[in-house]
Parts: sequence; structure tokens; C-alpha cells
Amino acid sequence: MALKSSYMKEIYETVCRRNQGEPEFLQAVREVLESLEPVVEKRPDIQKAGIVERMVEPERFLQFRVAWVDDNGSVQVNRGFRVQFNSAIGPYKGGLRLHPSVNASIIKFLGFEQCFKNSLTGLPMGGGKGGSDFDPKGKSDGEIMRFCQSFMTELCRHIGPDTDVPAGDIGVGAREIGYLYGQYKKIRNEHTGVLTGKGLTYGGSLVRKEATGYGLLYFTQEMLQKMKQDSVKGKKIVISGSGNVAIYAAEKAQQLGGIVIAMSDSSGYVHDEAGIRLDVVKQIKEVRRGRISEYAKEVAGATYTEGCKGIWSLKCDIALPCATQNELDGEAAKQLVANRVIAVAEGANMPSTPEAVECFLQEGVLFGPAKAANAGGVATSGLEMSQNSMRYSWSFEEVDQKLQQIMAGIFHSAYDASAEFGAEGNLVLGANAAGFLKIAETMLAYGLTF
Ligand code: NDP
Ligand code: 2IT
Repeated sequence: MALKSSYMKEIYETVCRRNQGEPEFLQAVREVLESLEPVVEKRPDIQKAGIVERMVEPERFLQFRVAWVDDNGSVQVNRGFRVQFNSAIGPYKGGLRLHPSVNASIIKFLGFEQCFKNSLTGLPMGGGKGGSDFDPKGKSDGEIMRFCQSFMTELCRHIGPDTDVPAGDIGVGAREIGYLYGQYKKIRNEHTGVLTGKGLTYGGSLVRKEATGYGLLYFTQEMLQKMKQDSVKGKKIVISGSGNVAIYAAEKAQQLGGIVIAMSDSSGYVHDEAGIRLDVVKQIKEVRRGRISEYAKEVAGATYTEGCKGIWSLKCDIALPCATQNELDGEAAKQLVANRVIAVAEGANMPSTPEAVECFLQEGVLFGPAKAANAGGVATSGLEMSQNSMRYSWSFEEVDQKLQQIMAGIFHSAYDASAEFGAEGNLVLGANAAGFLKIAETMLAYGLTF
């Protein structure tokens, strides 16, 4: 797809000039600008108020030093980030990523996408994201704790339950949230909903752990039902990754009668036509923090292949990329199409390259973009914030039911917007347009405050 209007071209050129050397951020912005062309055409008031120009520039971008001591007594220095992208509709909200690849480009692409995703949930949350280039792999519990404490010592000045509410992402799960929350509470002397994904004994919500994966399947089921009168039942499913999102996507897929035949990590993938045994995956990944290759040693009939990209050459009906950005490229998309894939839904953020997205849309593959399909995690974070404000907890069933309703609602908002703006069934355009409009209306209401 190309940008057609001179208005959007100019905005994109300015973004390119200001954010040189930040390919992921530019990729995310470009896709949104392409989607918004038909929207802005109908809305001269949005153009006049410079809403798009304001939305591509973060409200605030923080970068800080994180010094900590490793188990050998050596001082280590990492770089910490938090982008507070847009707070029009609620406090900044979005996860923290700990991975050696983290840089300004990755944090800004994630923060930018988070604004639209959070808007789509219907809950009052703005967009933010953060993290560090700290590599948690191979670190001891003590090292993780000292890093998290140092990271929060700076971050705590910038966040708060009504200001900015971080959560988990790659490399940040229950253990890290515990250390981060403990340090926040110690410094600020307050027990508040400043982080989500907390443990159940100190303000966490039931279903938050499962929410992104479960939500991805609720979305996929709704998309299959409404667009193809079909369902997940009996479908062969390939899921990349074997972290939080992948594991609970697999769990819900199996509950809905799907057959998950492959999972991966950054080293390679396992293939098990009999259906992946999740108890084994959980033991390897959640308990031992091991590698997915161990699965093939423990389960007869399963095979392990080095390299993670090959997973997309397996024949399947549904593909769920749940690892990381740009993990599914144009070639992989063509292979999936040649193998007659019916639906692709993104559990990870921006896992499909622009060429892959184009291929799926052109070939009539049902395509659930990340901003819509993986919003169940942050939606349940929003529900955790509500429960914290009430100082009350809902049951598993109550939260799960709200999650199902939210995911169905997101599908319909995206679908309806795709029809309204002349591209019925293009959920990329629909999700971007629907997410954008709620924020745009709010910014219009405020006048030029920022
Ligand atoms: P985890 O850290 O739990 O798991 C990440 C998984 O992805 C691991 O299997 C990891 O393999 C793999 N992975 C990470 N980086 C790479 C890479 N560069 N190349 C190949 N594989 C990689 O993270 P989550 O499951 O929480 O996150 C997965 C994706 O889902 C991310 O894109 C995240 O932004 C997105 N997401 C997460 C949400 C959440 O609530 N947690 C909500 C919405 C989206 P290895 O162990 O080898 O690194
Ligand atoms: O990408 C995401 O939506 C997340 N990592 C979850 C963010 C959150 O605040 O729960």
C-alpha cells in the first residue's frame, strides 16, 4: 500500500526526518497513516486541529540509566525507557519489555500502537510503553531483583495509578512485577494499582495471566464465525513463541477444540502432529525457564528444528504469531497461503511485516491485526485497575466473561469501521480507524492543550 494524499505524505516525511534510524517506529506509523487516509478525507475538522500530527509525536519520552550489581559483584549499566505516548482518554497504560534488542524505536512503535489498542478496548486507558535492553536470560533471581529495583527507583518518579500504569511484556512476568511493585511500594509508601499483572495476594486480577492468549482466541473465534460461519473446532493451529501469550493462546485453542501442532522460541520450533502437550510446555517454560527443544526429548513423536522462521512452512488452518515483531515476513505469508491457511491473528505486537499483511489481505485470508487481536491482555489490565480502585476482586468467571464481551466488541468495532470507510473486512484499516476516532474526538473536545 502507498500513501496517496499529500497531507499524509507530508506528515510521514516529517516523522521520518524526526525519527531517523528507527525502522520499527516508522513501520508502525506508516501503516496507521495509510489506514487513516479515508477517515481524514471525511473529517476536515480533524485535519484542521492537527490531530494526526499530534498523535505521531509522543507526549513524553524518558530515557534513564539503570545501574545494578551482578552476582560477581561487578557493576552493570543498562538503558531504561518509558514513552508516555498519549493520555487523551486515560492514564498512560502499557507494558515493560526486557530484551537486549530494546531501543527507542521499539519502545516508540509499541507505545504508538498501544494508544489505538487501548482505545479499542472501550476502557479509559491512554497509551505508553517501556523497558530496557537488560537481558534476563541466564540471570539469577537475585540479579533480576536488583535490576528491577534499580529500574523502579527511577521509574517511580514518573508513574502512578492515575498517571501511568505499566505492566508486563516480553521478559516481564509475575516475578518481575512482584519486584517492581515491592520497590514502588517501599519508596512511595503507598499500596495502589500502579502496576497490573500483580500477584493475586497483592491486588492482581484473576485471568490477567491468561488474558492475552485467551482474548486472541475469543477474537479469532468471533472473526471465523462472523466472516466465514466457521469456528476453531477441529482446526490445525501453529503458534509461534512459547511465552505467556503463546501458552495461553494454546490452552484456549485446545479448549475450543483446535489442534495445536507447533510452538517455538527464538532458537527453533517443535512439531507434534498429535497435538502439543501443554503440561509439558508449561513445565519447561514456566517452571524450569528452559528451552522449547527440551519438548522433543520428552515427548515421543515430536521433532525439533533449529531456527524459528521454519515454523510457518508447516501446513495449518490457523496461524497465530505470538513471539515478536516482524517474525512473519512476505515469504512466510506466501507459504502459509500456499498451504491454504484460513485465518491469521496476531498475538504478538506487529509480528507480520507489511509485505505479509498485504499478502494476507490480497489473498482473502482472515487477518486479525495485533491492536485488535491481542488487546485482551491490556483490557484485563484495565479490569485489574477497576478492581484496585474498588478494593474488590471479581471471580474468574466474571473477569473471563467481561474479556469475552470486550473481544467480541473489538471485532465488531473494527469490522464496522472497515465497512464505514469503504474496505469491508479489512480489519487493519478498521482497527486503526476505530481506535483513532475515539482519541481524535477526545482531543478535539479538549482544544489545543498539548
Ligand atoms: P514472553 O517473554 O513470555 O515470551 C516471549 C516469547 O517470544 C518467547 O518464546 C521468546 O523466545 C520469543 N521471542 C522473543 N523475542 C524473540 C525474538 N527476537 N525472536 C524470536 N522469538 C522471540 O513474552 P510474551 O508472551 O508476554 O510476549 C510475546 C508477544 O506478545 C510480544 O510481541 C508482546 O509485545 C506481545 N504481547 C504481550 C502481552 C502480554 O500481556 N504479555 C499483551 C499483548 C501483546 P526466547 O525465550 O527464546 O526469547
Ligand atoms: O502489548 C500489550 O498490550 C501488553 N504488553 C500488555 C499491556 C498492559 O498494560 O497490560
